[in-house]
Amino acid sequence: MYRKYYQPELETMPVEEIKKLQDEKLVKQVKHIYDNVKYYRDLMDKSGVKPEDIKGVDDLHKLPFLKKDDLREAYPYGLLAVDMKDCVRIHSTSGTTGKRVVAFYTQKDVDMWEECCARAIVAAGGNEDDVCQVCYGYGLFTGGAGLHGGSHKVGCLTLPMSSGNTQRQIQFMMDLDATILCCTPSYAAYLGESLKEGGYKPEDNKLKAGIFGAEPWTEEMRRDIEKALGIKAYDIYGLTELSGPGVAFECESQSGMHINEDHFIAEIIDPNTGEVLPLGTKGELVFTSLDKEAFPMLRYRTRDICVLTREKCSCGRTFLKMTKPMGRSDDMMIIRGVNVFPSQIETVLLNNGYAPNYQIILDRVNNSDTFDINVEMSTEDFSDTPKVITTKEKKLQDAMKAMLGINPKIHLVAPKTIPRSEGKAVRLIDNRRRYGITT
Ligand code: DLL
Repeated sequence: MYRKYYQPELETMPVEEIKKLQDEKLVKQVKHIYDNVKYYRDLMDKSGVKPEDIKGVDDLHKLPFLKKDDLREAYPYGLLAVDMKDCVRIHSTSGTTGKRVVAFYTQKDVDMWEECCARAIVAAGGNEDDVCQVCYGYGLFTGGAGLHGGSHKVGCLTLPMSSGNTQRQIQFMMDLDATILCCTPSYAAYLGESLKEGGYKPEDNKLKAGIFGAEPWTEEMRRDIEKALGIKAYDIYGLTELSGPGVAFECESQSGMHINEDHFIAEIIDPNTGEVLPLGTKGELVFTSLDKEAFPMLRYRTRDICVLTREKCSCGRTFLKMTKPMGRSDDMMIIRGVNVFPSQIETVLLNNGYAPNYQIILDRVNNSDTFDINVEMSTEDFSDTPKVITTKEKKLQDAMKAMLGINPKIHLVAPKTIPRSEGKAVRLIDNRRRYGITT
């Protein structure tokens, strides 16, 4: 049975009512946090703000920000707002440096999160007739559990594949007629490649939609994946600190992700000054949870850079929309003084007919940054004639220079020599870290 929304009364709520709901929930959430989390109480006391000062969303700016460092400092139980006996689950971030972030969930928290994922699946055209293949990792990572739970709530037949074992993924996809695919966009692209290698055409599978997120991807990559798999590809956004996937999701219009505003308040701030910026301005995304019990968050700085807009959407949902994250305020590379986002490199590659199989290698020689990009040739375009390779490298280098403003050294490498990821792709090797350079 076709359904347009998972929870229509909430997803299409008039904007004034969303604001009223947020006002009411925020007052309760702040009180819950102040009463139960000493770490927050101390932060709020230090900023001179009491729960009574927060009467609604308009007072949000009075609250202090929470940063990833706070989560590390409070590790593991310092931000827990309920008794441990009321928690039913933890998840944890992949943790690049320092301590991992551990997030706790009550059963109510898990239900809310799964409902958010169910909204995403229905927005991608999912219903109880669908077979939903979940190949996000299961375990501490939130991807597998979140989409798995959402798929159950919608009533799809759920294939709990987890990541990896591509031949088995393909076998189940074909034999069990999977119709919805959930994984990272880089793995979706890899599955597309593998299907082609296996002699399958896009029309040979029954897939109709993919729900891809957890890492940045571009519109060009969306088009490639859609073509390779014969599907519509939808973006999904989220982070462990707030629950996991499903904080925001794309609808049929594929033009940005609706933020589940009945559960989260979104703000955009200037990452340098912390000043709140108006809708339509690019800046760092900050979230406040509204009804989380175990691990609530007030003004959590995501480090993701994007733009928020509230325009009428053709799908009828009234929730605010966020653009694709355009990079992170902390994964932005500064190379020879120039700001570079990996997504820009990907756009140039795709515009020049290369698959997004690449690796950026940064180093420092004689006090100057070196900037190399290894790019894989496709099997069709492969050449081992030095002259052909040099000409192609030069062409790509010029295109990079035009986009980035600086000249990387391009190395075209043989097909299948850059390691494939089953989860998030490792795009950057920053050897400058040994010199203490972290951007
Ligand atoms: O990646 C949750 C998730 C799982 C989202 C599956 C979507 C699908 P973390 O591991 O905590 O959680 O990483 C969160 O990943 O702050 C973004 O920088 C990035 N990210 C997540 N979704 C997207 C997306 C999960 N759609 C961090 N586009 C976030 C770009 C994304 N970046």
